[in-house]
Amino acid sequence: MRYHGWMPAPIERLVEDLCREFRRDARAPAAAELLARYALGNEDWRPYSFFDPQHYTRHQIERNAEFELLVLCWGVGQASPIHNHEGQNCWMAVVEGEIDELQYHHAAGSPPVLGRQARLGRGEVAFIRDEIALHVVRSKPGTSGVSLHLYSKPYDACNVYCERTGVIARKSLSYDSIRGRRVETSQV
Ligand code: 2CO
Ligand code: FE2
Repeated sequence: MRYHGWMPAPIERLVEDLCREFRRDARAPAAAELLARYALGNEDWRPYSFFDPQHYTRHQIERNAEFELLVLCWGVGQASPIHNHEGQNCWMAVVEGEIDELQYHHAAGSPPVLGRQARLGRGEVAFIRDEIALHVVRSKPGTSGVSLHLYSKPYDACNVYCERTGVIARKSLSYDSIRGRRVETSQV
């Protein structure tokens, strides 16, 4: 097939497809399928991604009123804290390596309790919201990995839960890059 004129990059196509999907239905029932298809067939997320030896990195691809799309890079031994998702929907698709999701349940005043654990490979998609569980996300121990995250709606801070006591703190969510431009002041 010959292409004439300008063709959007696959990741731009994904953003357009997600915009259309969220306009059609705010719950975006096709989002998981769109993410899975993109994750299996494409690598143009690479220029948006870099690792940091200190912490997992967060790279904003798109943010609008309905959703946010991020690339997250998980270095060896890097993990999120136990956290919630601010009442929003969260999809996670693996684009490189293997990613572990550890779900936790929390009752006020007690430590979080570990629930379901899953290991996801390239093209697999997880979905979570607060009614389902809290979670920890990390790369498979001893390896690094990269995942694509879709949040609807976007949010700027979340709860983090002390594993030992269950005490809740607020964490603001910063970016290491925004649309391919490095942000200098990040501290995930
Ligand atoms: N929610 C975490 C973050 O955006 C990543 S774990 O996947 O939802 O930093
Ligand atoms: Fe999360």
